[in-house]
Amino acid sequence: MDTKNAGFNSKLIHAGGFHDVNGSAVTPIYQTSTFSFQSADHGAACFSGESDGYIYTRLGNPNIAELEKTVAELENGFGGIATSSGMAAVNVVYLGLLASGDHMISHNAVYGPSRTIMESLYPKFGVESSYVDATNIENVIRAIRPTTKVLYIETPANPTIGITDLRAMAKIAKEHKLKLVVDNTFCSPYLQKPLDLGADIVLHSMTKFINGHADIVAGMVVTKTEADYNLLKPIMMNIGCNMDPHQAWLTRRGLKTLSIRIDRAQENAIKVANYLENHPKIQWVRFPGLKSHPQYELAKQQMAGPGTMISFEVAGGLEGGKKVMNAVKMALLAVSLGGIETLIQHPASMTHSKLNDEKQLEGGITKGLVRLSIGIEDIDDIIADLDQALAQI
Ligand code: LCS
Repeated sequence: MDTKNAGFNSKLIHAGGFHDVNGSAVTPIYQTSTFSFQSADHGAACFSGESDGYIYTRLGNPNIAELEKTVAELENGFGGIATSSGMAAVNVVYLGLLASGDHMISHNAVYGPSRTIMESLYPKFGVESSYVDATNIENVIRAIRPTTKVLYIETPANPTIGITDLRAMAKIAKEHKLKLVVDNTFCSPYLQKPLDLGADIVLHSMTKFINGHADIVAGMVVTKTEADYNLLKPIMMNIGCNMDPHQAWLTRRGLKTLSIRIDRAQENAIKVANYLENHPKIQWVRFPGLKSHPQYELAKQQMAGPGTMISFEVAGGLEGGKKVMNAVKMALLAVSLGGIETLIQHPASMTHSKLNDEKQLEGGITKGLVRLSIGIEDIDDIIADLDQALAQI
């Protein structure tokens, strides 16, 4: 079925549609490194692009193509480029859009390694960067240089849940001829569609919501234009950060239930955020669905729901937070997010530990900040677990 004009949920089930000669309801796994040609001429035509037959799995594979088409359709983009991890997707974008002498502006709270790789490896190739609080538009405008080429935004940001105004970023990008790249990992296309808001490129750690079952690591880049797709796709192919067919098959399977997983986890997250906000031992809670979130109105305008990620700080700062993390019984003390299980972690010593204290604080990552990724378990059990853990402080 052509799903171009279908609704989001129908796309989740049927987009990228692939039907084998046996009428298999689910795409078989093409666990092969290479594909044989019908003739020497056919092989040459596949290489020249006259035929769209498959050649070699690093360059393309039916399972990977199905997933790429699906995520691109969900994001309303031209095409998808699947990668072996979310960090591979980040690097494909950096490598494709930035050259020696270029400058990139980004938000000061992004996933730790997205910043540390830009500041530790890319200067070697003459690429410069500035990290500012992009939730304040003026900071972004002030950071623009004649050499700025890319505006790289993550919203909601990991782990501070700060929200950046994507329409405003798109306007700035257009005025200054910058490419606007948005890491949409925290929302998935179910809750936010950056390309519709004016971004040029969207990327994902599909390890999170898109796969949703904490059993693979993968990434995806989706471009709005054919030109950007043609720029970035060969970088993935030639670096060799392709997905594996089985990984792609698992991700396509997990993606089918994206909306019902997020609906359930989000319903739980709203209740957990309210519970935490009213708890006497909690100092502050950051969740886009709470009126206390500084960008509560903006979140409502650009997101279809508040999501499932909550940050908070307990009384006693770091020591209090550690007590809670050590005391939970059902939530897993683990990094990653966007899966069906509730996870709790400590960004300052875990996901963002490679940023020094100064950079952590400048990005709002306090020592006592604890991050929750809410799962789809029974809400009473999630709250009872947090309740007994908080009782230990
Ligand atoms: N972008 C964001 C917003 C992320 O949260 C992550 C991973 C990545 C990119 C990189 O994706 P990966 O290579 O891991 O698939 N975030 C993690 C986190 O918060 N905890 O563990 C991993």
